Amino acid sequence: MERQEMIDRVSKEMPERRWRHTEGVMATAIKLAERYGEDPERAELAAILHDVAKYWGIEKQKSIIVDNGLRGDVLLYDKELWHAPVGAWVAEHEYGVEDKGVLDAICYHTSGRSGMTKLEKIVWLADYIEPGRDFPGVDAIRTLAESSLEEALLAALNATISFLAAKEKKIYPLTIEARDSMQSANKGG
Ligand code: DGI
Ligand code: FE
Ligand code: FE
Repeated sequence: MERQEMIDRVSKEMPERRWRHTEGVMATAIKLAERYGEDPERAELAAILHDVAKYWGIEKQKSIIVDNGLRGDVLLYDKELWHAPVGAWVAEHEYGVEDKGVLDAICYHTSGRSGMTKLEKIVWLADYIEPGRDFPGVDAIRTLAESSLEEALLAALNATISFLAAKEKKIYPLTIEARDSMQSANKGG
């Protein structure tokens, strides 16, 4: 599918505000890809589609997970996590994306996972620091992202886990594994 056709279709799947977030993730993912030596077109493609399923009905998201045998363990955790594997499925089956690395970047854009690829790190971080995001600490992570993809990602994962714990939310195991994996990679141990 042509880039513009994809953009037209995806933007109709969400409210205006969320589409502006997606445009922010696209621009940020391109910048990070250029800075850290990843293919900007793959980063942009994952960014365009990352939240494609975010506004789909929760029952529809659940059936896509169950019927297609996607990561079923997410169903035991916050519904906010579901749109990521569903989005990867939609990207593959409704938008014809064949690049497994792009599909994984969409699939793991909310939780992350252990041993993330550079593309997965870029999309995860772009989602966190795009210009429309405005929460305490985001500027410090934007600054870190100028010098180290890995340090910025670790800081953002730590902040996400602290935020979820403070709200007394459950933390999805892959989110913890993503954080621990970055902790070991960056600091050892
Ligand atoms: O879809 P976005 O809002 O752009 O961002 P996202 O896909 O990172 O989703 C963020 C939401 O997901 C936010 O409400 C926090 C939640 N979330 C992320 N990781 C976890 C999580 N919620 C739980 N309970 N556990 C997690 O590990
Ligand atoms: Fe998302
Ligand atoms: Fe997002």
